[in-house]
Amino acid sequence: DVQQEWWRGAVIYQIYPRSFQDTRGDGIGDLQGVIDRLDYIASLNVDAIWLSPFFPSPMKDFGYDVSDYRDVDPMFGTLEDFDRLVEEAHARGLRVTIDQVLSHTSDAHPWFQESRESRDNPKADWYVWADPRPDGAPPTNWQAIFGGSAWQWDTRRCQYYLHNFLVEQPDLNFRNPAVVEAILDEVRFWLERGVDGFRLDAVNFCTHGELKDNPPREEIVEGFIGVRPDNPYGYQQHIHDKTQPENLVFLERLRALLDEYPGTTSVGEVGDDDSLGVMAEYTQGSKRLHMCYSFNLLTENADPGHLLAPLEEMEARLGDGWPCWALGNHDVTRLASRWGAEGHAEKLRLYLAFLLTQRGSICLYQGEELGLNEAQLTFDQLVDPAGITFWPAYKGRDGCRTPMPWQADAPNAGFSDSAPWLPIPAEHRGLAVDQQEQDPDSLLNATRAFLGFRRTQPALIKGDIRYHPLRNDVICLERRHRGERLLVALNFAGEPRELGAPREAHALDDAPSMVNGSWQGGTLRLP
Ligand code: TEU
Repeated sequence: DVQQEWWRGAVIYQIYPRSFQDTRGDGIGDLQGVIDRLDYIASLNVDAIWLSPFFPSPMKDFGYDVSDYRDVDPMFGTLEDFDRLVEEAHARGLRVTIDQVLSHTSDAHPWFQESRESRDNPKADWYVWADPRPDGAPPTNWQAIFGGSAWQWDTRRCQYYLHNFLVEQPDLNFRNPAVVEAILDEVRFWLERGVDGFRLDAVNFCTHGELKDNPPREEIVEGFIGVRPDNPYGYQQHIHDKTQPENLVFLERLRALLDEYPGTTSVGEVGDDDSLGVMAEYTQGSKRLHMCYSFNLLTENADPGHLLAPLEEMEARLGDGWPCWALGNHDVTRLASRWGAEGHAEKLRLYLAFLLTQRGSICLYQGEELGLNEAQLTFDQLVDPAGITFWPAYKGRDGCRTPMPWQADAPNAGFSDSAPWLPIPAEHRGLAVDQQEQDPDSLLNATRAFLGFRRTQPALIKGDIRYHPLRNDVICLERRHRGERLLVALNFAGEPRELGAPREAHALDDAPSMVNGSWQGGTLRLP
């Protein structure tokens, strides 16, 4: 059972394969590159990897537009490479989770090609097709996250199809049982290949609602990607286009499939106004998802009160569900830049200690352990369609997707023999892995040490959590498991603060400096 529940409190390292390690000399990372770097990943003391999509794709959304769920894009390698990756990762004690983009396919997927052919072909209802309004306008006012109407006119069927993201990402129709069966078969394919779990992309988008207009909202809600004041998406309450109660039926089918493969897990990505509520709903009991991925700490605001609010609310509302926290990913500005910590290793240590002491599982995005800042790109250098659409107010997601700097002095920082698909910022060389390995005080080594320590502390992995009231910008939390109680103090003040620790408490001698003995915070063992 302990083995099967490995995911509870696990640390999952997110790999964006395009930007991890190139071995084929085309400037784009590949699966062999991931294999070559598995020793590095294992040295971080993480428990698992999450691979962003590597499936065949026209790459309009850099792999989140899948045209074949059962293969590897030649740019990334072959299925044999993937099998070796799983084998080699397992040999190092690392579990492998992969991204499944089930809500939509690429418009180049054979299912969509067939579906758009006519209104009466076998796959005619595999996507969400609808007639125009009498005036020819789209069936509803739904907006796409990447800009414009969520409906695209198709001249062959003389109908619109739904796409919550790019025009090239048509939404599958999960109200059609044949689609659910087909999708579950695609997922089974990877279970049979031995993966340990899935990150489920935009999973609350799978089932669409009644084709009715979304109501407006008074206040624009800013979020990720295209959810901005300059995108009408943010002006609507998304009550019909996503997060429908019927989606639970699909999630329960998916969970039943995963349960046929003991020890596998799922983490659902849920973007919603009430994402905490949906996370709780989606992870309740043991028949839905294992975990949901929280956007709440991916915020622009590093004020401790602002960070504490969703954490406390989550505790109050989660029931027996399970969260997965992250401070960064391939969709948001890099942590160091977002929270004003560029070049401030000690601030970054605090932020990572904050992340890694929360209750839940944790995703660490590649390069976070190095403290990489957001790359500043010019408009001409952009390739992310979201950035190109919303420039200059929103600069897109390329700045957090630049290649890993492995060696400060090697051509292309050791990432590739040829020019990388996105430029490597000059300042990333100083943060390269080879530089930080030599420095015992580097963020990389601090992260390794802290993750190694965390592994030895059941209270940090599966203990319950209690937050003390915020005082003097110090976040204080207690983790408790069986007889063990840990008090964690995280000082966000930027200057020393005194804290009246309980008299009986004593310091953890074995805790690395990331949490002990510095002004940023400490961990105490309580009786
Ligand atoms: O992102 C999902 C996503 O954009 C939404 O969760 C959105 O931010 C939110 O619902 C707004 O309210 C995933 C991937 O991480 C991203 O890279 C892809 O571009 C996207 O799905 C489409 O597949």
